[in-house]
Amino acid sequence: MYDDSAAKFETDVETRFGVSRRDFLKFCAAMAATMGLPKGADAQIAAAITKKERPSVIWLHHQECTGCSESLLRSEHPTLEKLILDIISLDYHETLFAAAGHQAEAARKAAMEKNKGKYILVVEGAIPMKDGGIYCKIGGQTSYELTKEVAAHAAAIVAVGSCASWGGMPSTPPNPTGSTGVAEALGRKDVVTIPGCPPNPYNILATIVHFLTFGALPKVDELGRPTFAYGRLIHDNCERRSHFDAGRFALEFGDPGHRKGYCLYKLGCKGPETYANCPSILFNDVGTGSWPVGTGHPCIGCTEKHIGFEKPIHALATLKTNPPTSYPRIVEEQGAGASVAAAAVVAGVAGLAIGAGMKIAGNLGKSETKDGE
Ligand code: FSX
Ligand code: SF4
Ligand code: F3S
Repeated sequence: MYDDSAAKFETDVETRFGVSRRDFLKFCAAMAATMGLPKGADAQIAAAITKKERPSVIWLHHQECTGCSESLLRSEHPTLEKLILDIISLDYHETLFAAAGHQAEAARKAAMEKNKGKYILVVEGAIPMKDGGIYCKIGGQTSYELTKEVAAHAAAIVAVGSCASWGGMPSTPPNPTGSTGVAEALGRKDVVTIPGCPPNPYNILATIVHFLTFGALPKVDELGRPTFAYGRLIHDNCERRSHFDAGRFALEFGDPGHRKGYCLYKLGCKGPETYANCPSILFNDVGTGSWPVGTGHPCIGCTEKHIGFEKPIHALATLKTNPPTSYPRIVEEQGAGASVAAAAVVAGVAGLAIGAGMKIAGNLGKSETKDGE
């Protein structure tokens, strides 16, 4: 698998990354799994990370809350934070940099010159375009001017977070500063977008690791989103899905249905019209349920333009799909699995999509009492 002996590999990993060989390989396997790569990809990732030169990353900040960087760096798992800073060479990052003013600008220019055509440009935050872009300036340049300058010689451009992807929160109507995402501001179609407010750190990291390992960015959809992360509806992968199909809904925060972990659709959950892998990879390495719906809050559709920050939280989501033919198990009291009864309801309509659609339509019309009876 590696040219070096296992012992040397172990020492190298421990010295360079400060983590055990076992943790390092677990990390590589997690990256491969996040991207849905075939068997053996974890070894390719491990080899790339240990052998290849760390890619230079220039990380720009515009209109945003820095939640994207925070989520990446404040991960509960210390090895993740450590590895993030050790597999890339973070040559410019406005909020993490110790340098300030002219020193910081000089470091950016030096990194750009040294790695011309090879660095990765990561953009966090929306770019204001109104009134000549004056609403966000860094080092005397507007966000637009700075991004255009750095993008001109980047090997890849990654828009991190909903703000950089399509405008996010700053672009919420009436959008007073004319905020938009990187691709639209620069008029480029080759920008990879990782929306989410904040995006899942594993999706950011997996995208960069993909570039490092295979020399190319991952496959994306028509919005520039990696398909490994944004290829499926949240609703089709949600642990409360069998409750939805069985017509069991929370109707108010804190009501018996909510406490039992019932479906949050009637509280405005946008999972049925939002594409993201939140229910599969969760957040912050703290285990089961660590994602919005898992904690009892409806998904607000933060990855989707015109849904997150625009569609009212109480508005019902548009249903895009009929149910699949099998579901995750439910532990009813915790909202983390399917009861036998729910599975039986589902089994009764499985394989007959039109029947399933009718069943759901019927269930949505149910008027439950607040105590969930
Ligand atoms: Fe904040 Fe990033 Fe939201 Fe935006 O995240 S978490 S406002 S997507 O650009 O800092
Ligand atoms: Fe899960 Fe929301 Fe779909 Fe209900 S509506 S199953 S809570 S994603
Ligand atoms: Fe955002 Fe919904 Fe995931 S609110 S974090 S897309 S569950």
